[in-house]
Amino acid sequence: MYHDKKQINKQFRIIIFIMIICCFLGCNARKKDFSQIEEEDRIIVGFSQIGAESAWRTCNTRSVQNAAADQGVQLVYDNAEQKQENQIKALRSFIAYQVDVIVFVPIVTDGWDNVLQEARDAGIPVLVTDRKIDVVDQSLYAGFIGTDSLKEGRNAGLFVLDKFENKLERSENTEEYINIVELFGTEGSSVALGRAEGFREVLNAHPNYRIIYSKSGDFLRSKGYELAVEFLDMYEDIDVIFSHNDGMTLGVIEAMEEKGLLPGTDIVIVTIDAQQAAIDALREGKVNCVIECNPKTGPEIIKLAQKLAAGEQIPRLQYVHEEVFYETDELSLIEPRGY
Ligand code: GZL
Ligand code: ZN
Repeated sequence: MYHDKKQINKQFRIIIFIMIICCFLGCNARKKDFSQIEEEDRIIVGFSQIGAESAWRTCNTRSVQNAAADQGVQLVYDNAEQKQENQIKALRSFIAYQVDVIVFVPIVTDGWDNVLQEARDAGIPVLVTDRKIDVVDQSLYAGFIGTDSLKEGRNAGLFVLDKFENKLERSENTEEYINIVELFGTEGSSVALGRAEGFREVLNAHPNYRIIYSKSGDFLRSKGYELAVEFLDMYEDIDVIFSHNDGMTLGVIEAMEEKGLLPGTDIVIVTIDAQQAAIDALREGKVNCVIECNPKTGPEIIKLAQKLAAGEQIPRLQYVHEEVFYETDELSLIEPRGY
């Protein structure tokens, strides 16, 4: 009897064991099937990025790549190395590859009508991010998410006014003109055009503020340095430097210090992006105002791309949250920037 019982027990255990194995295999199979189904269901996003010209840009790229990975979105990434023709080639390859959605950062505002028409003919929705485009037919892209460069420029102008109007009131400033040097971003890019326009909008009402020099440093530190060497030689009396991005500002600081000048003291400096190095310079008194341009738009971008892939509408225009950091702020409270 006991023997039988033991026998039954043993058989029972074998059956349970086989059931567990089957269940495990089944799950595994399901898992394989599941991932298989997931593979087919995963959306494919073609992402055309400008390049890696600044810390801001590389942070923006990482943000999109990480968000895509978190969401199980397949990202086909192309780095255009600062060339519009490379971007157009990339968009065409995304169309040929029949991605579900195209996301791209237009390096300049013009020249996209034809390739976006091709994307539309292929039935591929397009999300524009970071920089804006000018197209005849606005329906060629589904929407924009990115920075409000006009507002950034206005904030820079308002800081300069505040900085000097107070000084004028205290009549410390005996100068007739406040002389301003502008380091312009990439020619033809919506962000440089917007920053320049917003800055001028604020200062145009004050004729004693004049822009004596404005050249493009293409958002590059090396060019910011070269331009600074040039304008520091050209002008004796520069009161303000308005730089369209921190990368160029870091080049300016280097050139000023080589000449024994004190950035942030001898010349007021306003800069845009708010990468860590600029916040550090603000803390050291080497710049006087840092205007944030938020590169961490990946999660929002991928969410919008998923909506487009699902055939849903998205907002035409979506600005991201941005702050301004002033020399008078409690600077120890600023979180590490991560770029
Ligand atoms: C701004 C972005 C600009 C940054 C630069 O939205 O397009 O390009 O200000 C970057 O640092 O190179
Ligand atoms: Zn002056």
